[in-house]
Amino acid sequence: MVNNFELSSAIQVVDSHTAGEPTRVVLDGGPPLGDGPLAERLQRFATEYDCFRSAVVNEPRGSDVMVGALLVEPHDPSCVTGAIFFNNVGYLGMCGHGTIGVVTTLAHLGRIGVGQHRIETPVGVVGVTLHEDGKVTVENVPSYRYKKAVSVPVPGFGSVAGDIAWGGNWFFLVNNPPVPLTFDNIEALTDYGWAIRKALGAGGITGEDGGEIDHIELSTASPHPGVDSRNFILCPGKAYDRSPCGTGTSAKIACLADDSKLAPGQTWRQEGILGTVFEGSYQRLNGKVLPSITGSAYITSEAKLIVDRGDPFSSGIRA
Ligand code: PYC
Repeated sequence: MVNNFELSSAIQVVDSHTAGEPTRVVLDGGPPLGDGPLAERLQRFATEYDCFRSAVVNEPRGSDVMVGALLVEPHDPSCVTGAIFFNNVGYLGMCGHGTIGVVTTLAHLGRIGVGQHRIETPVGVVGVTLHEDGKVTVENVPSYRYKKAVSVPVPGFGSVAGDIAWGGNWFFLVNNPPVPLTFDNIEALTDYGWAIRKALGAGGITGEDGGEIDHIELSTASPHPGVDSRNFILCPGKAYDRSPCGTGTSAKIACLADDSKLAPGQTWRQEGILGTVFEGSYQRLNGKVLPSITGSAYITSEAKLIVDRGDPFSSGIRA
């Protein structure tokens, strides 16, 4: 990584959480990524300005669970903004909870009102609706199952079978894992998910485009009436998603649609490990599905991040 960028001494952010999962929206003070498609700007961000990512989301200003969203001028003029999502170890193509956080932040700032808008991400444009009650629906990028029932030898756990699906990020989805999906099992679930992630890497098992499968999604039935499923999602940097995960719910819906277990327009209620719920549904689109995910975010702070050049951790603590 090249880190020759002089960090802005004042980075303007708004923090929120969506169903428990935090989003830090960067309004001002970001790196000069230029213009052009967002996928290209993400590459520039990663190769030339990674210190900015780390400064914003890693300790001491952030934490392993924090997801950042850098607002940029959209390439597509029909979009209200562009957003590049990042976390404690790298970058995300799309982020469902983060998009809900961005919409709630823009509404909080008076930049958008109730109604439909479009947001550009590095993996495509997503439609968003801000409802009267503050809920947000994200019409995600086209999602699909790439492979069904792929068996992976996982050291310590034997052979584990799961589906590989795209929901804006690559997921490996395992139903009914041996570790019960309860909050007091977070550590054991993390160990299990991490072992799967490493086994996928060791086996050279990737998404269709060779992309790394960096999200592991474990699912089981929910104990709550009216909720269809509970999940535990292990994110790329080993933090678990506090929300039911927008891109993970999209990947799940793609698998359900493929198995004819969910009809177009039917509502799927997906609970995360904290018990918070996203509602999802889908329409069919050219052999894929177009998922819509609805949830709520809450603003937690407006802040100016200070970068002191004499601070040994001015660009965050990272491996
Ligand atoms: O909601 O899509 C999501 C997401 C991805 C990683 C954390 N949250």
